[in-house]
Amino acid sequence: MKTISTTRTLLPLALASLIISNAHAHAVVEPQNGTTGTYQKLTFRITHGCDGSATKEVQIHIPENIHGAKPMPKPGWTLSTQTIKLTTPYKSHGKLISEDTSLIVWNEGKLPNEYFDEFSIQVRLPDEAATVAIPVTQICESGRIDWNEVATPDKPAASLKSPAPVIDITAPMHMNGMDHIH
Ligand SMILES: [Cu+2]
Repeated sequence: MKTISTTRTLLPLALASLIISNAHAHAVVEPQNGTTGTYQKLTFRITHGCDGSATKEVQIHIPENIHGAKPMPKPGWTLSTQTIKLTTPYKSHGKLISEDTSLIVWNEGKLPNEYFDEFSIQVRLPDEAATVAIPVTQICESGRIDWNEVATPDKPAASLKSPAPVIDITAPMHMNGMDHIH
């Protein structure tokens, strides 16, 4: 009879890992943490197609508090960007920036469902700590997925069908006088 309890214990664990593993096999961003006010390379990984259909276009929607986004060109894909007028211009290297990149698109490519691939950008992270969702649109030969869902108290991350990649931006740790150990 002992085994039943073991099974009972194992079942939730197996279920939990299934949810977590499913959550990770989506459009994800690396790294998932960053430091305020720093330049960061963000890599978006496309891990499968749309219900098995090959991916032919990837769009990254840049939130307004992510500045100076620049894409990495990718052989076999056509690259384009769009800019918008900022509601809050900012200063960069002494210059006032009033327009910034809002959309980055790689298209006319082909990523079969059996493979995964990565799409990279460089950005300047905001000066304030924040958890930032960076929506991704994946367009396939048939169908599309808008990775744009954001967790709320009612809709926890694990329950989201197409979560937006999220990066957690925190202030740098200060060593408070503990900066050297004898
Ligand atoms: Cu997925």
